[in-house]
Amino acid sequence: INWTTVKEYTDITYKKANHVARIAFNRPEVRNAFRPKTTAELFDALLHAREDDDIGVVLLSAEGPSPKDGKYAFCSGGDQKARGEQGYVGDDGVARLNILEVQRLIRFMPKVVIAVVPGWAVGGGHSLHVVCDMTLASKEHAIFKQTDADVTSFDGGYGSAYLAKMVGQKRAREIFFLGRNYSAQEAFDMGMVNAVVPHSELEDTAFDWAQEVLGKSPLSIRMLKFAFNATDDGMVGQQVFAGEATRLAYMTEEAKEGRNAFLEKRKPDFEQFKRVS
Ligand code: 1HA
Repeated sequence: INWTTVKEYTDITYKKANHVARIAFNRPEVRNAFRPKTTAELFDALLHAREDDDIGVVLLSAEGPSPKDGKYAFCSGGDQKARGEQGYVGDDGVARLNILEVQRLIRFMPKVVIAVVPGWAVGGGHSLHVVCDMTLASKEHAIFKQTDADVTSFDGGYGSAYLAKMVGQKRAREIFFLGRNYSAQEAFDMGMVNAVVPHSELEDTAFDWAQEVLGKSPLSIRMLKFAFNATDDGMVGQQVFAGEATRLAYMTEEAKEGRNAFLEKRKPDFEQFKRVS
C-alpha cells in the first residue's frame, strides 16, 4: 500500500492511499492511551478526512508495537496521568472529556470508519472500536477489555448502551461488570468484531475491506450509515438522516426554483413540478 502522509502530528499518524485514510494512535509506549493532545489531533484528522472528498473510508488503527516490551495496542483509553478532577487536562489547563466529541465525529461522518485492532482495546479505547462502523481484530494479539468500572470513568453512552445492542444485554453487562479480557475470537463470537485476521495480514485486510466499500455507491453508503444510526440516535439521528434528505432535495429543479425565485425577488413557480403520488 502506497501511503502518503497527509499531516504530521505527535500523538497520531495520518496517511492516505487510494481514497482510504489511515489515522493511527502513536503512543505505543503507553498502550496508545489518549491524552488531550491525542484527542485534539484525532479530532482534527478525522474532521479533515470527513471533509476530504477524495476519502471514502477511514481506518482507525494504531502504531506499534511498544518499543519497551514489544506488545501491541489499539488504544487503552484515557491517559490516567492526564486525568484531573473534572476531566483530562491539557497544556491549556482546561479539563475536557472530548473523546466523546471524537466518538460523535466517527458516528456522524458520512463515511465508513473501520477500527483496526492490533492489540489491547481497553476502556475508552474499547468504546472507540464500538462506535466505529466495523472492527477487524488481530487473531494473535487483540484483547478486548472494559476497565471503566475499575478506574471510575464510565462510558454510559455508545461504549455501553450501544455495545449492548451489538452483543446483547447479558454480554454487555458481563463485559463492564467483570472487566475480563476477551480474545479476538471471543469478541467475534459475541458479535462485536467483524473478522479475526492473522496479525501480519491485518492492515492489508483492512485496506481490502475499504476498497470493497469504495466500490459501492457513495450515496447509498451515507444514507445506509445514517439509517443504521437513526434508530439509536433519537432526534439527532433523525436530524442527521434528514440533513441528507435536504441535500438530495437541493439537487432538484424544484429546490433550485425556490432558491432562484428568492434571489430574483419573484414568486416561485412550483406549478411546473409534478406531485409524486
Ligand atoms: O471511559 C472513559 C470515558 C468515559 C466517558 C467520558 C470520557 C472518557 C474518557 C476516558 C475513558 C477511559 O478510557 S476510562 C479507562 C482508562 N483506561 C484504563 O483503565 C486502562 C489502563 N491500562 C490497563 O489496564 C493496562 O495497561 C492494559 C490492560 C491496557 C495493558 O496491560 P499490560 O499489557 O500489562 O501493560 P501495562 O504494563 O499495564 O502498561 C504499559 C505501560 O502503559 C505502563 O507504563 P509504564 O509502567 O511502562 O511506565 C502503563 O502505565 C501505561 N498505560 C497503559 N494504559 C494507560 C497507561 N498510562 C496511562 N493511561 C492509560 N490508560
